[in-house]
Amino acid sequence: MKKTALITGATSGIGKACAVALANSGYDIIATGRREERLKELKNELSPQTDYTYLVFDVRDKAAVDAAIDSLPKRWTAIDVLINNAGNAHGMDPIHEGDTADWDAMMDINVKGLLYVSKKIMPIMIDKKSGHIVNIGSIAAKEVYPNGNVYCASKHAVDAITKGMRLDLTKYNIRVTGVHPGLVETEFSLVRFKGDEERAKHVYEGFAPLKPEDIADIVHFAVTRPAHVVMTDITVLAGKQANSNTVYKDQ
Ligand code: NDP
Ligand code: 8X3
Repeated sequence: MKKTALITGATSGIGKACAVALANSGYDIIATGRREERLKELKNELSPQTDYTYLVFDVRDKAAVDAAIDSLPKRWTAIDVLINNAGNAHGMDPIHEGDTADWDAMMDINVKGLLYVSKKIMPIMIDKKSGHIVNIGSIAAKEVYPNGNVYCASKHAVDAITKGMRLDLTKYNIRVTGVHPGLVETEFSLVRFKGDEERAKHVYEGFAPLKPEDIADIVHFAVTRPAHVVMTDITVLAGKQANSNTVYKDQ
């Protein structure tokens, strides 16, 4: 019996790699994001035997989240796997110089957006008495680094929500996994530094950062464990990264 995965933030980076990995492993894919062109193009990259559909919404907009998920034809509603991946950092400033619009974006997208999407999907899984939710946290969910303040707070919240989900949902046969990557080369830093390509590129120079496919491998491994196994919490760093603030770069 084929399974269906809904992946938020599938237009780029980790979410897109998860869509490709799960499609290649036979999952039908519901991809979501705001950039519709990319969601259309993704169909061409997925294996031909996989059924694919997409939903365009901003996770901050609860009404849009509800309407999009309600619009799914019945064939798509039996969602087995939810990957809560949509998110970004916005800015990287000392807390007293932080831009409140950036703070709003990170709390609204990374925390409230994840909750809005989950609120729609959890009842489906509870009805079926099965499901798997993977929340993409970060090493920033486990540690706080200089100028990471509110981004780290948003990801600590994701970690707490992940633990809370597991406590409340395990009795319904719903597995919950937190995946916490270190530095992964995606559009993440371009967004964080508001389009400053040089600054974004510098983050990943002088060492081999994680690739989105490395994280997708881990997500794929977690969701394909037998039903009696749950991977609860996976932290993964680049080989030359010792913690959130220590990377050994080539001289
Ligand atoms: P990218 O910028 O490459 O991808 C972010 C994705 O999130 C895009 O698909 C984007 O889609 C989506 N997204 C962002 N804001 C919204 C929104 N308001 N509504 C809907 N979708 C949104 O970054 P990554 O792939 O690196 O990030 C994915 C996740 O991984 C994030 O939660 C991030 O915090 C986390 N992470 C990243 C790490 C890294 O080093 N890169 C390390 C640890 C965790 P669109 O713009 O089309 O809406
Ligand atoms: C993204 C990785 O180190 O910038 O969550 O927080 S980091």
